[in-house]
Amino acid sequence: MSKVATLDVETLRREFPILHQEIRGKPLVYLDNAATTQKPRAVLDALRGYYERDNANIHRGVHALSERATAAYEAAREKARAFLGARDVREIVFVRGTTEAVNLVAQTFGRSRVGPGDEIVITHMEHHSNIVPWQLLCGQIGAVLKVAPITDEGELDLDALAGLLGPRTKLLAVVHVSNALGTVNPVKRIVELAHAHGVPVLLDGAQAAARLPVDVADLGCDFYTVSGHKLYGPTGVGALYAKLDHLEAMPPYQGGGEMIRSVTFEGTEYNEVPWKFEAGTPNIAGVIGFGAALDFVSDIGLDAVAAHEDELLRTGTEVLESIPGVTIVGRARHKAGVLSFLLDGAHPHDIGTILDREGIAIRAGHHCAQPVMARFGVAATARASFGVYNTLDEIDALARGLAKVREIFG
Ligand code: 7TS
Repeated sequence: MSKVATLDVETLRREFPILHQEIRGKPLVYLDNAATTQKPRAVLDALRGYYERDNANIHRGVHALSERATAAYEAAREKARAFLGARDVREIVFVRGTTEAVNLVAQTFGRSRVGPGDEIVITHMEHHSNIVPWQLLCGQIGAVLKVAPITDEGELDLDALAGLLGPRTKLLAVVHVSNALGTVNPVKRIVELAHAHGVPVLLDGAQAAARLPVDVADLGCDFYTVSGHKLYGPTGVGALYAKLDHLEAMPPYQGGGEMIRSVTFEGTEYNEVPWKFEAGTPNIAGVIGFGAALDFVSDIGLDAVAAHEDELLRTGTEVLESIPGVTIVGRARHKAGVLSFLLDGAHPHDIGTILDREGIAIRAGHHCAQPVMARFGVAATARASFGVYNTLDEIDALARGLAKVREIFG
């Protein structure tokens, strides 16, 4: 087992029960972290502990369990605030994940700010969840979706992006780290550029938040989205960061319990932010588990995580480049944690299936980024993506697995 950078990977791996199993008689090599990460014991214990000791509905409870559940739920909000560098805890809204966060912004901020003929700008490297909500909004309002191009290396064309920002632009939505290409976008510069045109910015941080230190106050972005399950936390939970003045001005997303202050048939007064955006009983256990995951990652330190994944990415890139017939898709100068590739003569799904027989989990497909695939003239890629527990030995295992794929496909 290798120790990379400042991370003691061997010790870390012990925290992840799922990793210690064999798949078809081979040790599991889990390289599908961009899809979802595995969960450390601290997260599993938090979920179990909540249900075993504290389970109750939150807010307005007068009994001990409800008070404990509420305290744990709201403590997780403070953890998310600190993790993202937000100034005010009210700027954190709990959601199901990045998909719901983007839909929330589109249907509240978007619905109230965008008019017929106005423009939303996205980029060619977005995940479908940062495309389709804007298409829906544009369809509802008669607004126009503009797409900033990317280069053959998989970098954003910033001049072209700047050229799209005009008086009719009402929002720019950009991915921080591309799940299909691994590109790290220069988001601080992009925010400055957009703000110079008076355009608010949403950053899709689904991949970035687990791989790089994020400080929303420093970035200056208006919205930032996070998925808990990509951050070593549970599925079905995530956070939307939004500047307080936006949240105060935005109409509610969903109606129901919890998001109101008072209800009569004549009219309803809404709750304060962020609860105004958290209708219904939320994913209480998930939020608490998410908080435990944020503690886990913070204790390791994002700088150490980033250095570790950089080493894996650098080594993985070298190894793949040394295999005849491999083409890496996405050659940006600044990448993080994601390695998309093609192998001559082998369909990505066949690569994935043969690697699975070797106990190696990668992903094959369009990665919910079909426009990216179209840009590179392919239907799919094979993708290895890294997490804190991956080792250089596992990259060797990937190389051996790909040698088998080459034997089979000649
Ligand atoms: N944005 C990016 C950049 C993503 O990578 C994903 C999920 C999402 C948004 C959506 O996040 P969710 O948590 O709401 O689903 N990406 C992937 C992937 O690459 N493979 O499976 C899911």
